[in-house]
Order: sequence, then structure tokens, then C-alpha cells
Amino acid sequence: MATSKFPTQKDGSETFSQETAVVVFVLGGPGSGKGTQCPKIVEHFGFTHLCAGDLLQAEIESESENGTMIQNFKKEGKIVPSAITVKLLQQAMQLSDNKRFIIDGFPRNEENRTAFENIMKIEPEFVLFFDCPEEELTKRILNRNQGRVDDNIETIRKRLKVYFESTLPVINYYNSKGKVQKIDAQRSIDEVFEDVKSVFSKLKPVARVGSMN
Ligand code: UP5
Ligand code: MG
Repeated sequence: MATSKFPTQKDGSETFSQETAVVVFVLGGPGSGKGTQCPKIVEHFGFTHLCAGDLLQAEIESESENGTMIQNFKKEGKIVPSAITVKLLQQAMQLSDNKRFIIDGFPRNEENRTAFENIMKIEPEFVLFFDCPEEELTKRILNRNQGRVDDNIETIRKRLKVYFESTLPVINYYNSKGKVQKIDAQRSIDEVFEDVKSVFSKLKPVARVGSMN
């Protein structure tokens, strides 16, 4: 099993805190480019990319006890209960040697947000928000052709509704705390990444996350 460099509690379990980890949430509508931009951030800035949707998809494919339920939520564009998603994120973070995470597509609603903050005791450093009009989102998803169960027009409509009703309020919450870095995501992939780069370049070195040695 992979070991972690996180400090451990008396019972041996690893702890996370604002002092030991840096978390950036990457949010935006379905098709806004989260999964396209995150690998570039990993490459340039040394973060570990955790995509909540991919972690849930892995649960479906591993035929775990929750797999069928998760698949049904995904087909309907609904948000999987926080208990499942936060646990998957926590496990992935504990297995990582890296302390810097970009978490893509999470938190999608207020319940996700409070569950993560209460369980992990971490607030995001900032939220990267890919702002993109609805028509462009729909066009991109319909052109994707990767066989995703949720990439059809009926489910896209549901995903967009959930995004506007549940995820935008989370973005607004973080905006009210001055934590949102908004990116115009309607431009080319390279143009978007130029803006992403300038946001991450301003991030302070890992000084406040403790010694890396
Ligand atoms: N593309 C990307 N950028 C482009 C650009 N600048 N110009 C032109 N084209 C661009 O991109 C989508 C497509 O657009 C690709 O073909 C790409 O080449 C092109 P992508 O980078 O994949 O966009 P992304 O924002 O990642 O879109 P995705 O569809 O993955 O977003 P969702 O947020 O809908 O999907 P996710 O996988 O996060 O979630 C799926 C479902 O899982 C949810 O609906 C929900 O049911 C469940 N879920 C939860 O319940 N809880 C969670 O916490 C997470 C997921
Ligand atoms: Mg994605």
C-alpha cells in the first residue's frame, strides 16, 4: 500500500489540516473544461488532480456496493450524497504523497461543501471557476463522443439545471469570501490556460504547508 507523508494521529490515521494541505476547487458547468485544464495545472504546478466524477466512475466500474446507485445518479445528472464522495476524496488524499490538490467538479452543492469542510477541516485556498455560456457547454458535450452515460441531450439539460440551481450558489458563497478566481472559459484551450497559469503563478510557494523535506 502506498504510504503518505501526512502527519499521523496517535491512532496512526493521517491528518489533514489547513496547515498540511493546499486544496483548490475547480468548478464550472458541465463541459466548461475542468478535465481539460487540470492535467495542465498538474504538469506546470505540481498539484495532484482529483476528479470527483472520475472517482465516482471508478466506483461504478469496480462494482462496489454503491456502484449501481452512483450510476443512477449520474444518468439523471443528480448529485451523489456527500458521504460517498467525501470518503472517496479523503481516501485519495490520504494515499497521495503530494499535499497540493486540485479537486475537479466538487463541491457541487452546499451539502458537499459543508461535509468536506467539516470532515476534512480544510478550506480551499481558492476556487478556480470556469465561466462558460450554456450553449457552448451543450455544444462541447454533444461533440465529446466518449461514450459517457450522461452525454446525451436529456441528461445534459438535467446536469445544467443542477449546476445552476445547486453549484452556482456554492461558487457565489466562495465569491462572497473573496476566494473565486473567475476565468473566461469560452476561448481556446490555450487561451484559457494562459489565464489559469497567471492565477496559479500568484500562489505562494508551499511555505505555509510546512517543510517539504
Ligand atoms: N473542450 C474543453 N475545453 C475547450 C475549449 N476551451 N474550447 C473548445 N473545446 C473545449 O471538456 C468537455 C469537452 O469540451 C471535451 O470534449 C473537451 O475537449 C472540450 P472537459 O474538459 O471534459 O469539461 P469538464 O468541465 O470536465 O466537463 P464534464 O462533463 O466532465 O463536467 P461535469 O461536471 O458534468 O462532469 P463530472 O465528471 O464532474 O460529473 C459527472 C456526474 O457525476 C455529475 O453529473 C454527478 O451526477 C456526478 N458527480 C457527483 O454526484 N458529485 C461530484 O462531486 C462529482 C460528480
Ligand atoms: Mg470532467
